Amino acid sequence: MSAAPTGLAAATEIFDAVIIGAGMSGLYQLIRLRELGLKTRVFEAGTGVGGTWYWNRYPGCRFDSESYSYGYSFDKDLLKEWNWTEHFAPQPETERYLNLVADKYDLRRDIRFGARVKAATWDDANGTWTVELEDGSRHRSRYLVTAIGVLSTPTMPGFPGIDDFLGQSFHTGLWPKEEVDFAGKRVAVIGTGASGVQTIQEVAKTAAQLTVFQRTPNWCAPLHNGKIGAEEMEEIRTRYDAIFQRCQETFSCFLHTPDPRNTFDVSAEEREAFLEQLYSERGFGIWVGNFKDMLTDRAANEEVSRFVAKKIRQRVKDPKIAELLIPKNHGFGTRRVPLETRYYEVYNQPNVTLVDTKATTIERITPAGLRTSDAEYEFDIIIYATGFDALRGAFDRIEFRGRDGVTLKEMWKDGATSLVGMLQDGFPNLFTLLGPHNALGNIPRSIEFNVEWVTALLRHMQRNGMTRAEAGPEAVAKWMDHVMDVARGQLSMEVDSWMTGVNINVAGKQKRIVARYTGSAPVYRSWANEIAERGYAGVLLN
Ligand code: N01
Repeated sequence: MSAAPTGLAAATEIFDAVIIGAGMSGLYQLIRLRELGLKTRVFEAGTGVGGTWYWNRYPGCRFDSESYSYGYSFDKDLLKEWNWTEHFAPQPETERYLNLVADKYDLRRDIRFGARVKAATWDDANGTWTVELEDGSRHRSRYLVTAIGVLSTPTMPGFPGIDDFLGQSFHTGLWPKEEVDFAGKRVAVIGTGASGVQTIQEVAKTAAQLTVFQRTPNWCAPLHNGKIGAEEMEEIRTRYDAIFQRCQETFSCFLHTPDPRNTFDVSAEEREAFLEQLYSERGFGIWVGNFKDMLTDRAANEEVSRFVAKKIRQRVKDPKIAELLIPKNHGFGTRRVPLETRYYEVYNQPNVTLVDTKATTIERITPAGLRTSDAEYEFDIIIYATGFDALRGAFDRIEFRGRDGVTLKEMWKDGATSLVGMLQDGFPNLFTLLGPHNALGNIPRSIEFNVEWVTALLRHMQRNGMTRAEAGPEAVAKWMDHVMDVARGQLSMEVDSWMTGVNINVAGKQKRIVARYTGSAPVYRSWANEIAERGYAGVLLN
């Protein structure tokens, strides 16, 4: 590595590389950059490691990937050492796991906590980034890696009066470390996405009164979680190689992958039996292991939607409530399917009320609770499960200024562009882990791939005496054509959700765009690998 530039009085510290974020991506990237001998600093806004698993500590929070498919795969000793206690581990366990990784690799000595990055400006003359923190300090580095997450910028609804509320209020994505007691309390939950569903099923256990404010129902399906005993964990350990191999082969790196049959290839009886089987299995089978045309063929999608609607009607006693919980404006799986544990049964409890905010809109938050178009409610606690400014949101709140003085936000105002999600045209030496149009799915698998790819590129540069990498415009255009191509014909593209870039709470994000990569992870990886194999074809290196 060449020496850091000199004469930069404004920068308080000089590094070879800066990583923004100490979540799963940032931690792994730090391990790999140390191996390259790069003097690296991680800036992390929180006071601990974990990213998503640090901020999202709301009741019932857990992931929907099987635990043993979710952990890091790169460290065989860690796989031997660590025991998952549930098929779908709860947030405290995942946070503990990531802290163990930070301890094991002594990562904290290179992480500055409580350090939120405000701006990053490329200095073309020096070939470095100046990174400015909210505390006003400035730091220089040759390389800048964003590990800022996909769903990490919580958004609040624009209701008037939010600050007037005299009780306690929380956003699920900014949950406090202190325990919140719901016993005997009147609680409101606003929002019924994956976070809302997990929160609702947990809060309903102890709250005196839980009122759920639902604008759009989502299709939910059973998680079928279970404990993992010592013996089962030993058995899982023997299968790790096969588990991670499987994740490399499936569509979205989950253990499940689409069934090779089309919905109407089989008889009605076979179809029903298959859907019953998926509905009774652990995890995402019903969503990502369903018939292969379920998310592209309207009639196929209607068939699965009909099946899941039947299940909801069976599980919810009051037919009117059941109808409110069945989505009418989008088909099954065209938005993220929250996995649940007795979520629908919650609405059979006498302490739970469902309010349809399309019929009776929330007008304002009041000091005592909230007012809808037809009623006044009093609450002790209001929980905002109102989601995130997804994908671009985490980038938008940092002012990245590139080679020509243009900001990333300006460049992306009509939708993000990239080269395989990791490199940007006009932003040299900016490496965006899980950046736009990356294969998402089972996130840690994508994280490991991204980190390895960026590390290999930096190693290539070191070996060849290069210090600058940037996406070439032609390669970006070719990749973006592919991104647009694979999105065509996907039913999910016809629906408002964070996956199509829509968030009514954020100015300028009301229009649907191709916000994520909708092709398969293997195809995504083949594009990225081909670039590397062809000596980083399409990447401007010098
Ligand atoms: O956010 P969401 P989330 N007035 O955007 C409602 C991942 N995740 O935090 O649908 C009234 O899905 C909004 O209503 P509508 C996962 O990828 C994973 O729940 O816009 N309501 C919606 O109901 C997930 O997809 C896990 O009409 C308002 C809700 O708030 C992603 O994170 C767990 C409103 C937001 O739902 C995001 O999930 C949790 C308003 N002004 C999350 N504004 C696991 O792995 C918003 N809403 C298990």
